[in-house]
Amino acid sequence: MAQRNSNIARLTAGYLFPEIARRRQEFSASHPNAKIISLGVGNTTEPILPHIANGLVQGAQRLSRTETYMGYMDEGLLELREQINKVIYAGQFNTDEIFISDGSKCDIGRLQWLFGPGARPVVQDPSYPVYVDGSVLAGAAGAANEYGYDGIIYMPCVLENEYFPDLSKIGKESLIYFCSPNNPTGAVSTKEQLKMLVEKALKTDSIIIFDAAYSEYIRDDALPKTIYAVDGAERCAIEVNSFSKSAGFTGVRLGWSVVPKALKFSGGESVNADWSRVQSTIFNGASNIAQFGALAALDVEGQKEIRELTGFYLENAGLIRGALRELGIECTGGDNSPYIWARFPGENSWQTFERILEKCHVVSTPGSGFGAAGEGYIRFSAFSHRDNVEEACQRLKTRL
Ligand code: PGU
Repeated sequence: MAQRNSNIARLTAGYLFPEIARRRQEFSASHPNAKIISLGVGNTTEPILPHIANGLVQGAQRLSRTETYMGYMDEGLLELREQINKVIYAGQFNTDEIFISDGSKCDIGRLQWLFGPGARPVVQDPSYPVYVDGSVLAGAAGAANEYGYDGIIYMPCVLENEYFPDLSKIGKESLIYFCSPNNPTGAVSTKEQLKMLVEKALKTDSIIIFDAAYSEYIRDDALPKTIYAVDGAERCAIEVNSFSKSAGFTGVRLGWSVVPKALKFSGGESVNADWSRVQSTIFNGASNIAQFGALAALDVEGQKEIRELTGFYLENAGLIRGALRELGIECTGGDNSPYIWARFPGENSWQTFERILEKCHVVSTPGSGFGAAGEGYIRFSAFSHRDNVEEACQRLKTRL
């Protein structure tokens, strides 16, 4: 028999969201009449709006005609890369610095091939589980310890530091995962804070993987939507983003990464050239239908629809936060992000998760699933139908 990858054996728990789904099912089996509402996984629920949906339809129809048929397109549509550059980055890049993909989670997994087992991962704690679990899979982490994994540096982001970490923990030649608007805390870093992060990365010869998956939720114009709003970021940062949470493409699958040519490894080699090599070796390009949907999402009408859809989820977030605050529960997030991060002192996160499920029949996400510093917190997702959010708020207010 072929041997198992020993890195997989090192993972301490199953992936967070399937574990939540398992507990939900277990509860449902023993309470068949309970109408369970999910404010758990960040999965979009509302239909794709008409203009963007029409882009997808047009994309599909192109494939049925000889003149417009397309097959493999490893690098992605040139027109789409041009539009991303123009609309999101004000023309800051060349099209060969933008890579189209099937989503940011997949890109994060593949980016880890660039750095391999020698990477020195640094994460915000709590953080989106893929940064840590993916690092373990890539062999860039050691054994599990009481806090997390050996070899991974955790930077706590808690109420006391207003969810922006102490950067002094970042050592030489680190690989820093950073997410803003943040999943799960909902905190958004200011330009000043990102400037500090970029300065630290440049000083320590580190590379940042900046996850901007929720950038379209930013309503405060003073807050940066991309790490490249900071000078020098093109020399130390890769950015990943996607249409999942902005246009409702969670099931369509379309994202991108920016890997500037100015970015070099410690030995001076081009990160862009290696990324191109990795992508062409283990990825065969994103769906061309999805790419036509993305093109529609980037024109004037599509941008209006993105604002409308993200606005809807932000209103949900406001309702959830309002209900929690009425109960005197301390919480953050929800104004420029679709997540509410709520503190429940006196019990651990899984206990709170179970209590909310049992009393309110509402599924949430336990903060400890995002890292040790998330213990004692619960994440509520705003991705749900409005009537479900209203009902969930009512139940939280009356039964918790
Ligand atoms: N980056 C962040 C920070 C995310 O929260 C998510 C989704 C992604 C990337 C994935 O984006 P794609 O472009 O669709 O690949 N987070 C959700 C879904 C759970 C999951 O495992 O991805 C969440 O509930 O945290």
